[in-house]
Amino acid sequence: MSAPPPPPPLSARLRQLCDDLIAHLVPGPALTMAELIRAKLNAPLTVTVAGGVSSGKSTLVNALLGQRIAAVDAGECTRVVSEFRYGTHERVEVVATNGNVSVLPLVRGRMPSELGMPVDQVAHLVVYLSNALLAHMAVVDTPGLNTVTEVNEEATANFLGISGREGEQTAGAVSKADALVFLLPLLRQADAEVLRGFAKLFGDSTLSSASAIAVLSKIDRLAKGNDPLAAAAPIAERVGGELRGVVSAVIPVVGLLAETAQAAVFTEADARALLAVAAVDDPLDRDDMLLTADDFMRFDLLELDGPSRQRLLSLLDLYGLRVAVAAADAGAHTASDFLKAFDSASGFGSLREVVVRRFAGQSEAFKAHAALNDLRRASYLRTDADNLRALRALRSPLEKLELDPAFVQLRLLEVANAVSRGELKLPDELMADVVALAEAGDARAVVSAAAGDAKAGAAAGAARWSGWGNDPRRSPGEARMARVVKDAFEAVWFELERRG
Ligand SMILES: Nc1nc2c(ncn2[C@@H]2O[C@H](COP(=O)(O)OP(=O)(O)O)[C@@H](O)[C@H]2O)c(=O)[nH]1
Ligand SMILES: [Mg+2]
Repeated sequence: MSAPPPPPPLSARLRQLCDDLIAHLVPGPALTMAELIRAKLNAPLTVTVAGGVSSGKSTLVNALLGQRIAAVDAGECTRVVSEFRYGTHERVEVVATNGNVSVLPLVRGRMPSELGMPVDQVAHLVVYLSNALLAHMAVVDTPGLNTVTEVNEEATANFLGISGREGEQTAGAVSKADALVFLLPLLRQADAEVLRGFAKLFGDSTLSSASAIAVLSKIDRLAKGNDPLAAAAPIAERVGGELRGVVSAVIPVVGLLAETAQAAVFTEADARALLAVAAVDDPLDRDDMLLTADDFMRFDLLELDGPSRQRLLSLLDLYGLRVAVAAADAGAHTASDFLKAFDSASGFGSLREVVVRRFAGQSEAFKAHAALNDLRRASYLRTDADNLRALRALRSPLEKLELDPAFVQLRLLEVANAVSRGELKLPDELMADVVALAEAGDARAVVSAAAGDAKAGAAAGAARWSGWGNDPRRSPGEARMARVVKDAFEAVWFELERRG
């Protein structure tokens, strides 16, 4: 007798559910929502960059994309959500709040400065680029939370699926962010408050420490002459402690240097200009020259015209200029020599690693998790009388899928999500399990990464969670989640046992 065929992968099962649902729906809000959910399952992972206004989001998006496309600073485009997607025919689609779509060309490879309609009538932009990264993921630039205008804030919140209006059940509530890169501003007293409010960000989303990281941005402004990566390290550690279980990493980055290093804007002429700056070789003169932007613009021992100085400042700022001068002293000469120095001084490598490798690696699970959540929400949609029966009929197959032993990774993501939303409070040891499980994607990797005997580790994990979960002080919800993690460890134990 042959073994039964392996179950279809999670996303295939969910796609099937969507198709079945769509076949049973008549036109209405539910159909729109179901079609959105299916389209999202078929689209690449969406990585959303969010954070305060002017925290450096667009700059970082450009660094990730390796091209200077997202509008930085002022301009209409900075006030709307922009999705960057793969497309060989490069263009900008302006999606209006009434559903109309108009198409604009890029202007010399950059975003147009005007959108052809009032910004408050724009729902979002979809920018199609033939960019290698976008073949694997969509990147979304948001105008920012805690912003000057409420419109921006609402646009961002809606996009993340964290709209303030509780229980809102509309087609628009389909969560769009599969993974989140959140920029934390320079850290001031307001910090503690920002961090405490952080869990709220996760609202109705399926985000968790598996799919969210925080970035300490613009750290060059914080360091005042010292090495910003070194200065930021203890802060990142402290913030990481406060956001444990909420995000999986806190990564300090000099976004501006990262953008200049990645985005193909730095030329041989810029390299020559930097050699002129480095030619000011008296240490005291250099300090005077690089004290403030004004000092750099006015320093009269420097043989470089005003526009070139301005350009270097806009590409590098003062810290970047110091990096460049040090690189020149060490023999950097060509543009490519300088770009290497910028890349390593920017700290961008760690961020790229998480986004490009780890997020992309769990892409299937993240997308399935979001679809499951959205379908569950759809099944409770009350505003579509004609489709009520078809929606109710969705609940039982959804439940079956949620309980399927093959899809333990999905339930682990649910547990991680409950932790990041602040709904599940855990003792330290169990918290460490959740964080590790979320990051690795499965219990096997966690157990074999830990020191000591893997089978004993799996048994201890199962015992830990069963002990906690069976305590009469646990709520039914807590007990259920404890069972999920216990089962995951147990499954690893059985597998190791079978292999002997
Ligand atoms: N010094 C410095 N400036 C930065 C950095 N990142 C961004 N900026 C500048 O900060 C301003 C706002 O950046 P932007 O990316 O538009 O922020 P957003 O509003 O969050 O999208 C721009 O002038 C950027 O050049 C950084 O790491 N260091
Ligand atoms: Mg921006």
